Amino acid sequence: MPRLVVVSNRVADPRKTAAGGLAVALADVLNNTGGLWFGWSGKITEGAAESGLRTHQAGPVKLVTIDLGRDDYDSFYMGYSNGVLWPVFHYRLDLADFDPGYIAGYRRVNQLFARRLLPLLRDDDIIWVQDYHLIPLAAELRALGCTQRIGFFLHIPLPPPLMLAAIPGHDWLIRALFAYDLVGFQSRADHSHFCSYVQAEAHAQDVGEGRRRAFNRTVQAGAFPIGIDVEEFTALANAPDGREMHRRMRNEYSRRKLLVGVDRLDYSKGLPNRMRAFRDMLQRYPDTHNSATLIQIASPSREDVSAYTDILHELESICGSINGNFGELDWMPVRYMHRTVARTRLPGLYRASRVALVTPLRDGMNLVAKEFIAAQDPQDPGVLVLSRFAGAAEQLTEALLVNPYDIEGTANAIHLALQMPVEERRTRYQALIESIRQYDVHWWCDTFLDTLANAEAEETGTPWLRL
Ligand code: GDG
Repeated sequence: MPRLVVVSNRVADPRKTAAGGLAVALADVLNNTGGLWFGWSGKITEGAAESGLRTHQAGPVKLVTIDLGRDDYDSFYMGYSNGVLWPVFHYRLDLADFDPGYIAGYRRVNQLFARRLLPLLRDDDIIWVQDYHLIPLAAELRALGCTQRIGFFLHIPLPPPLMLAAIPGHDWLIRALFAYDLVGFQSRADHSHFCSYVQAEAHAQDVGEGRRRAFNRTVQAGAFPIGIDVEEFTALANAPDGREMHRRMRNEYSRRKLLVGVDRLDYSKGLPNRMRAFRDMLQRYPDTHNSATLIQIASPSREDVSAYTDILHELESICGSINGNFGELDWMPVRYMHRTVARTRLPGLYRASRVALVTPLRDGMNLVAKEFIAAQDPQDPGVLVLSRFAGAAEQLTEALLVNPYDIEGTANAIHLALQMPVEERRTRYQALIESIRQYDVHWWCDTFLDTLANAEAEETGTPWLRL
C-alpha cells in the first residue's frame, strides 16, 4: 500500500478539531489512512529558508512543517495567494491587487516547499497537493526529478476563462497544472471552466477519459465534490456537548423559530447580502416579528487583510440597524457573534434551528450546508436555504436555491422556509441526506485517490520544461 503524502499551506493536528473546511476534511482523510502531512507551520521567522523542519507525530500521521520568512509571508501568502488568487477565483476582480512583486514570492515558496519535501519522499508515495497556494508545486518537484504520482485538488472555484485571463501570468499558472497526473475540482462548472480555458488559450486536445493534452504533457481532470464525515458529525450531535447545546437553544428560543448562519468572516460568504435579505423579510412580512431570530456566527479569518476589516464593519452596522429598527424589549432579531464556536457545539445549534442560511456569493463547495443537514432530526428537520453559487448547489438540488444578489427573492425564500410544512421538510431532507451520505468525505478521498492511482502515467522520458 503506497504511503499518502498530503501537502497543503497549513497543517493541523488531525486529532484536534479545527475551524475551516479544508482542515476538517483532510484531518478525516489522514486519520483513516495515516501518512505524512507537509506544510507551513504558521510561524514567521528570520532565516526561515535555512531553518530546520519541525516534525511531530500525531497518532498515525507524521506532521512536518517549515517556517516562512517575513518577505515570503507578505508576497506568497498575503500577496499572491490571498490578494490575487482568492479574490479572482471567487469572481472578485475588483478586490484583486495585481502587484507585480507578488508572483516571485509565490514561486519562491513553492520552490522552497519542493526542495524541503523531496528528501522526505519514498519511491512509491502518492502525493496529494491541496489548494490554490500550491498550484506550481508539482512543476517544481518535477524539475527536481520527482517522478511519483502527484494529484492536485482545488478547494475554491475556478472562474470562467476570461476572468482567469485577467491575472497577469495566468498562462504560467494553468500550464503548471499539467505537471500533475490528476487535477480535481469541486464542481462540474469549475471543471468545464478549466476545459474551456485550456482549449481556448492552449489549444489543448481532448484525448478522452477526462484527459487533456497541451504543453507537451497530458493531464487528467474532473469534478470530485468534497463531502463531510456524516457518521462523525451525527455522533457529535448525539454527544453530551451537542445535546446540551441543543437543549439550551430549544429552551432559550422555545417561542421562536431559529435561523442559523455559520461562516468564516469572508467576503465570498455573502454575509451583508444575507442580512439585507433578512431585513427585507422583516419589513415585508410582519408575521415574522417577534417570532424569528437569526443567529449568525462569523468566525475570525485573515484579519490582517483590509477587505476583511471592511466587511466586519459593514456587517456590524447592518446587524445594529436591524436590531435598532425591529427589536423589542424582549426580542432581538439578530444575534451576531464574531468568534469561533467549539466544533462539538455546532451540531446542537444546527439541530435546534428551523432554517440555515448558506448564501455565499461564490463558494467552492460549502461544508456548512452539508453539516446542517447531517445534524437534523429526520422527523422534524430544518430547511436549507442555499445559494446557487455554492458548489454544493450542484448536488443539493432539494434545498431552497436562491440568488443572493436578489435581496427580495432571497427574503421570500427565507419566509417560505420558515413556513414550510413538516411533510415537505421531511421529503426535502430525505433527498438531501441521501446525497450527503453517498458523496461523503470518504467517497471524495477514495474516488480521488483511486483515479490518481489509475491515471495513465505520462510517457517516460518526457522532460518537464521548467516553468
Ligand atoms: C474552503 C472552500 C470548501 C466555521 N465557523 C466555525 C467553524 N466552521 C467550520 C464549519 C465548516 C468549515 O469551518 C467551513 O467550511 P466551508 O466549506 O464554508 O469552507 P472554507 O473555510 O471557506 O474552505 C469551501 C472547503 O474549502 C472544503 O473544500 O467547501 O468552498 O472555500 O466545517 O463547520 N467551526 C467551528 N467554529 C466556528 O465558529 N468549530
